[in-house]
Amino acid sequence: MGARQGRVEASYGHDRSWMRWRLFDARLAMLSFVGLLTLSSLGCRDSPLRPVPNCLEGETRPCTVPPCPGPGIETCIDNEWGPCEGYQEPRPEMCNGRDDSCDGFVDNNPLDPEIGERCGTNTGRCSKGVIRCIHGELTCVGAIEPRPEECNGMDDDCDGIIDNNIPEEICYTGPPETRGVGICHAGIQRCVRGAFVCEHEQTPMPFDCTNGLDNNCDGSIDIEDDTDIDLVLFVDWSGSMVRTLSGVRNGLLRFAEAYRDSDRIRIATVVFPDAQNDGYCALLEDFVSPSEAIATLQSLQIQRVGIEPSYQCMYDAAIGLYDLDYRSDADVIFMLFTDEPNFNNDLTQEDVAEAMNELGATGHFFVDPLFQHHYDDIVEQTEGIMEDLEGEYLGDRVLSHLLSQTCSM
Ligand SMILES: [Ca+2]
Ligand SMILES: [Ca+2]
Ligand SMILES: [Ca+2]
Ligand SMILES: [Ca+2]
Repeated sequence: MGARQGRVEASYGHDRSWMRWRLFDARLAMLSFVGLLTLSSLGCRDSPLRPVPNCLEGETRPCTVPPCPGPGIETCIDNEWGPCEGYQEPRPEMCNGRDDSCDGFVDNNPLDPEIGERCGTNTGRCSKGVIRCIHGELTCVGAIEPRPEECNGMDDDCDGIIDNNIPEEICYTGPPETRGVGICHAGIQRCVRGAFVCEHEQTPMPFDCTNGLDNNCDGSIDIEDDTDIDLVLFVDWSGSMVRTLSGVRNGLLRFAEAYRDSDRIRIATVVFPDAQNDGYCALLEDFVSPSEAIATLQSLQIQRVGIEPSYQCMYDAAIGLYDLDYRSDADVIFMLFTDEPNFNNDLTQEDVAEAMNELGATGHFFVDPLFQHHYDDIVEQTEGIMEDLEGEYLGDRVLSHLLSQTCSM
């Protein structure tokens, strides 16, 4: 039993070391298989020790190729850096602020064909210059360039015309407070022979009481107001006066307007023919102030009835038939407007002149030249004045005649 047991044990011990071997052998085979499988799966079966690549496929980086400082770009192809592409090669130097020729100097001796050519214009005050390369730009050097036109007798903007293209402006050279007052008004500023001139303006004129205007532009019509005048108007408003009555009315109204505030001038109005008085004379209004006379003067319109008894009207006014309220210290002026001879009574010029002289009245007559000889003696004997009813605008002449009586200029 012991021997058999020993064999069994011996046999058994032999079997165990064989088993160990087999087991080791199987493990080795398994490891080899797994190792081969692993290496095969990594794809490195043929070159498992290849070196690390230079770059990753498609990667880029800047590059330079002397003498120019770049920059170009090189690209990774097949894990190697490819050629430097897009880098600057030396080029002809041009005027552009860059060192094209890569010699280390910017814009040295640039080759632009314009350089050295003349530039600009010799017109007007301009003169030509030469093109040079300045700070990377082709620049006209030494030229006198155009500038905005000024009023100086020179062609500043060099378009060939002296002192043109200057805006016209409103101007006024008088005292500012007189602008737009009376006769004063602004004008247009123009450049004339190198200097500004204010054309068409009107600045204050000297005081002038002969024209019914505010010549000195102080806001009131120029009048002298130191003469007392009782003015009696004798107005023929028959149909034949149709061309002249509006001028009479205009001159009288402007005079009344000028003396609107005066208490030294008074105006009475007699008209003929009068339809309500058998075609004779009628007192339209007794002496009133100029401002009060305005409404009556405006009512002087053509009537178509009656005759023109001009002597009678003046005679009646002189002898007091109308109860006119003459002032003893006033100059009395009889002012007649007619285009007819006297009609229909036995009075003579001497009769009328005598009555007027008795009163101290002077005859200032506006009469059609055809019939002035019917009134000459009255004018002469009363030391009056004869004027034509025809001629230059009657309104202006009536006004200036009246003003010549009220001002001493
Ligand atoms: Ca350059
Ligand atoms: Ca010009
Ligand atoms: Ca100029
Ligand atoms: Ca004035």
